[in-house]
Amino acid sequence: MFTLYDADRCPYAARVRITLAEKGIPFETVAIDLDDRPAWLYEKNPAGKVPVLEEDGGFVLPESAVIMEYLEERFPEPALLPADPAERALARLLIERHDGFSRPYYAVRRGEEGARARLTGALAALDAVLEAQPFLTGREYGLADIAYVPWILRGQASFGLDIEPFPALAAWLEQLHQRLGIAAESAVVAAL
Ligand SMILES: N[C@@H](CCC(=O)N[C@@H](CS)C(=O)NCC(=O)O)C(=O)O
Repeated sequence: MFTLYDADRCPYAARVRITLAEKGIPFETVAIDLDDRPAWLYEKNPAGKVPVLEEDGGFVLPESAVIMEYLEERFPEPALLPADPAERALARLLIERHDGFSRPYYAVRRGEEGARARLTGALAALDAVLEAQPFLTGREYGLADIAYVPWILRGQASFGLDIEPFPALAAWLEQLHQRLGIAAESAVVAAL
């Protein structure tokens, strides 16, 4: 059995929740109060951050992108990375470059001047990817989509992030809402 050290408001933790749900892996959660973190969390992750995944037997893994890849390798079905190595690499590249999206996102959250325009640029870049292929992961839904969607859902709910000017992105999000794991995450975001 897996235990996920988790926080509803955390989009990085959401990546792991969605991946676990998509693969049908049972797990328990331990909710961490991010404003008053227990000291023992630092034993599991020296950075003191969620998510952390722990497996019966003591294997402990922090870092959402690494956890997603671990789950993909441990539980290959249903596949959440493309079979083709080049397509896999491009999906990983988008995950690696997530900072290009999250930096302006958090700048908007902090109310920084000019941040909205930078976030619009980052959304336009995602839209351009999605004009060329249906999913960020490639021809099929997968880890790159899961890596980005938690921020889109939270942005819509918390500061009126508008993706309507980006038709490919809007169509992508509509598709994603059909997925069980994303529907469950939307419910989490609605309750924040
Ligand atoms: N690179 C980490 C980032 C995780 C992260 O930033 N988690 C936040 C909550 S969303 C956290 O635990 N923050 C506490 C802190 O920064 O001290 C990952 O991908 O898992």
